[in-house]
Amino acid sequence: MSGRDRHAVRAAASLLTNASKPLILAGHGVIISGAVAELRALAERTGIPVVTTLHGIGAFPEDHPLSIGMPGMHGWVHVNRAIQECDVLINIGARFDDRVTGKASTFAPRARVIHIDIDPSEIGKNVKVAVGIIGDARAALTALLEETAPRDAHLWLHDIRESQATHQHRQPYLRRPDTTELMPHDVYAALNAALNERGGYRVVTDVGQHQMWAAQLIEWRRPRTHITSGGAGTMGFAVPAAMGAAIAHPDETIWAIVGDGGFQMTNQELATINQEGVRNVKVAIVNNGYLGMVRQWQPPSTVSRRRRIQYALPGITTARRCSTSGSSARRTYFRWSRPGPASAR
Ligand SMILES: Cc1cc2nc3c(=O)[nH]c(=O)nc-3n(C[C@H](O)[C@H](O)[C@H](O)COP(=O)(O)OP(=O)(O)OC[C@H]3O[C@@H](n4cnc5c(N)ncnc54)[C@H](O)[C@@H]3O)c2cc1C
Ligand SMILES: Cc1ncc(C[n+]2csc(CCOP(=O)(O)OP(=O)(O)O)c2C)c(N)n1
Ligand SMILES: [Mg+2]
Repeated sequence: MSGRDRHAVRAAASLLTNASKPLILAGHGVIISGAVAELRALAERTGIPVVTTLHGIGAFPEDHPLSIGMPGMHGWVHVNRAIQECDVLINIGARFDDRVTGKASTFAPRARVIHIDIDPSEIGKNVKVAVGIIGDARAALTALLEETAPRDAHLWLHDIRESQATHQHRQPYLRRPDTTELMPHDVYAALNAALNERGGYRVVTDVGQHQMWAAQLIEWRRPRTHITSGGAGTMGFAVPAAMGAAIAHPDETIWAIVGDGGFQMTNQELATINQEGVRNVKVAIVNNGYLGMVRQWQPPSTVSRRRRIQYALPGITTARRCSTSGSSARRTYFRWSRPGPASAR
């Protein structure tokens, strides 16, 4: 490590030690560099809460008391509030994507920002930084751990948890309107249980509401178990990508979670899956009868054109496609009975 880098690492350690509301933003770079243990060591030594981007999911276990969840456009309110309130933000291997920052000039307005990234062009590109550390996340975190003294941030974590208790249950898809029996969290509770039923698994998601629900409602604990198209956001990704993951990991169950829209784009790959004898793919189609994410973001003035994004008979199309490709399909209905969890029949 050069003298300049060492100086930057010391400056970062000093900011982290002296902050009253520090926050870690962990991204995909942590996973790529294999720095999961070093990230955890830094969080535990300093008590700093950890936010993980969509691509950073799995970099930090979500059942850890310092994990607070995903930021951004589809992130949790308490996470975005924490970002807006924090006084030091250390970004490790995330590129400050606009779905995370929104309008970059108003992102983390009170924070002095530390940014660790292997690509020099990322530092200061979207968000102004106080300290930039160019290099591999694992090496940088190892150096930072040598310089950072133990501290804790429990009052700040307590504030964040209070904000979570206030805001999380207001998220529209977590509410339970009296007229609606089945909600996304019922479906994902059942999927969560199915995932943990048998040994190793990985999940590949497509693009849309089901993708965001999977990010938020499945409890992610290990790196590389969540595979998704976040940058380009290409619908149709999940089924063929699941086939690739299944060939790479023949001993694991690979779940493709895909919308009824995205499934129409590449479901012919079910035939390839059969042809190649790939046996460890399961496809869960989240059948909401809509291009749901388009519907979600359509302004109210376009309500009269919503039938353009509605599927009349998605279940029938799906079953036909599966049988002609040689796959077997089963429609699963979830019945929800108050107050217990969803159950499949
Ligand atoms: C419909 C939709 C909605 C979305 N909504 C959200 C949202 O609400 N919240 C959200 O978080 N994302 C969201 N995304 C995803 C978003 O668009 C980005 O893809 C994602 O936030 C990028 O995460 P990242 O910066 O961690 O990963 P990447 O884009 O993969 O960037 C990784 C960074 O790590 C660096 N790096 C690589 N290797 C190393 C290494 N060895 N050491 C150090 N650095 C390294 C790279 O240079 C790069 O800067 C959404 C995507 C879609 C399609
Ligand atoms: C190839 C492609 N075309 C269009 C889009 C724009 N887009 C993003 S999400 C979405 C709707 C997805 O609908 P569906 O697959 O049913 O998932 P849902 O949002 O309902 O869960 C669309 C059209 C895209 N991301 N990729
Ligand atoms: Mg849909």
